[in-house]
Amino acid sequence: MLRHSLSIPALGAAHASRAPTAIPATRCCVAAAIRSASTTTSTRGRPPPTHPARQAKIAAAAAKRREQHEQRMTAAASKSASASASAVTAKSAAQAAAELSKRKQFMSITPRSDVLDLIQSWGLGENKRPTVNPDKYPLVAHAKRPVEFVAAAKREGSFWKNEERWPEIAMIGRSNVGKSRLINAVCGTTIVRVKAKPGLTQSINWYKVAKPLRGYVVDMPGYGFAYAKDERKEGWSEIIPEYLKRPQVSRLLVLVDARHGLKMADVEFLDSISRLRRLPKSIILTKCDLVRPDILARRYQSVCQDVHKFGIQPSNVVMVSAKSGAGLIPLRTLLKRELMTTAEAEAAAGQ
Ligand SMILES: Nc1nc2c(ncn2[C@@H]2O[C@H](COP(=O)(O)OP(=O)(O)O)[C@@H](O)[C@H]2O)c(=O)[nH]1
Ligand SMILES: [Mg+2]
Repeated sequence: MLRHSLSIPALGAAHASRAPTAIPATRCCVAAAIRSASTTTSTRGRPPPTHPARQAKIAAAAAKRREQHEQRMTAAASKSASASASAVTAKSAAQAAAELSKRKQFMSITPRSDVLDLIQSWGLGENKRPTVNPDKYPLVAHAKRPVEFVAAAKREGSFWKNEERWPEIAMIGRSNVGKSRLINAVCGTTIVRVKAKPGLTQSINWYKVAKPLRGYVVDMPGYGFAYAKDERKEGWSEIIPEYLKRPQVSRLLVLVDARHGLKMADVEFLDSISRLRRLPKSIILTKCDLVRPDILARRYQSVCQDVHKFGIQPSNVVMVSAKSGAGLIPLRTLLKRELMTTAEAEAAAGQ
């Protein structure tokens, strides 16, 4: 065997140059020797792939290739990450710049002295208290229950009929703007559920006001609720205009957070209802106890300017805090004016 393996290079070369013919039985052992020899020594004098030194070299080369590939991949990934990060940075920088310029613009508004006086006279603004106790001027005096829940509807078919056609004052605004708490405060009740969690009111709720007033205060689902499922949003966007078309709706109070002013959702809503019937509207700036008086004055002025294009006059922009009670008295005056007295209601029924 050893002898054969020594003569293998010559034999191998001779065998390769010959045409493939049947190998006689006597030469089979030689062919086997060639095959076995080719596993230990190559024809060019290199060690065969199974040789430990060669295997180590192959493994080292493969490891180097792998390492190079990983380096290339890491470089490509970090390049694309830095590209997207710089795009995000550019976008947020643009947003921040827009915010800054908006804020600059807002702060450049000079608070008018008459607006500052109004704020001071009602005790509005951060850390202020109402100058007149609102409990002295309730919506309905001596009523055990100033308002009573009568109905809730999630679709047009189940709207409260209100066949007497008593006036309905609808409260609407973005979710969490303070609708429910304001209804409680202005009516002097606690029956409307208030929660910090947005989107609690998912139906239109009618609250009947006690005698001698006649009418309803209506709590509506919040619009622009980011977490609502799409089908729920669609349902609401249908039900709200359907409700506002009703002739019983005598006034719409659009609540806007005094800390933020008009948001996109408010503008879109006001725009969408401007195509409906001519419905008297008021803007109620809520949570005024959370805003510094000078900021509140600027906010009032800028909101008055913003809503002018929707036909809403400054006399219909009201500042209030359901928490401190400041501004509740003028809001109650507005509601009383809107809700008919019993005599007026009876006269209307007799017609
Ligand atoms: N500081 C302050 N918080 C308020 C005022 N009005 C409402 N809130 C709070 O705002 C959150 C949402 O109020 P809610 O009336 O349920 O809002 P809705 O979703 O519009 O009905 C609750 O945590 C309220 O306590 C307010 O005038 N001042
Ligand atoms: Mg609510």
